[in-house]
Amino acid sequence: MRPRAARYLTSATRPAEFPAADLPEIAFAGRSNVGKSSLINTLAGVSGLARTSRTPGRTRLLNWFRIDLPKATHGNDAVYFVDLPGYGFASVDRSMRASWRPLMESYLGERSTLKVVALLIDIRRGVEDEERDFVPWLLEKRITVVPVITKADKLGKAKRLPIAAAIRAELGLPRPPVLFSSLEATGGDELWRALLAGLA
Ligand SMILES: Nc1nc2c(ncn2[C@@H]2O[C@H](COP(=O)(O)OP(=O)(O)OP(=O)(O)O)[C@@H](O)[C@H]2O)c(=O)[nH]1
Ligand SMILES: [Mg+2]
Repeated sequence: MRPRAARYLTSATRPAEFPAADLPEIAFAGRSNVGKSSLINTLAGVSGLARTSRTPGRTRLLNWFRIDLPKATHGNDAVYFVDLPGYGFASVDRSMRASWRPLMESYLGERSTLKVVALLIDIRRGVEDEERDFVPWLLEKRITVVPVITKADKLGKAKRLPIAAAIRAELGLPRPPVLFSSLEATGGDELWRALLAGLA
């Protein structure tokens, strides 16, 4: 699936800067450097839409992108993608780390149009403490979680499915994670289907 159009809308560092809640939202969360911005670019079919970097902790804001869907899905012909700041990167300065949690709690806890959170996990890192905390918190808030394993290209195909099953079991996820690679451009259609199903 390829959107009709994708464009950057705005960025925010605090709730007062969030844009009008006028379209359903799909947010992308995960550790710093897990591949959130690359995945957004791959799904949108626009390289350079979200900024990517080799330096972890690059995305420190919430960034909104308007994505026009090729055909209306559950009554929506467009959605926002929200690129969330990554967690868990030690060298990010202390004030940034202190502000991350309240900012995420106000976004994830109060955004009325938030429909789905895609939670990204690096295939070579697997589940760490942050995911063990974050997943129950999201599920308790009844947020639809679509788990995604990123950088699947870093392991041979035979090793991927067992890792996906282990991550699902460890986190008690309601569905198996989508195996995704921006490098190989694999997993995009399956991920699109899972995200759009969450708009229902
Ligand atoms: N091998 C491989 N590398 C990837 C893939 N996706 C992203 N990367 C690399 O991982 C690094 C981080 O990618 P980003 O998309 O910027 O990650 P991010 O999660 O947005 O990072 P922050 O904004 O810092 O939280 C870059 O060097 C990417 O080239 C992938 O599918 N496969
Ligand atoms: Mg990023």
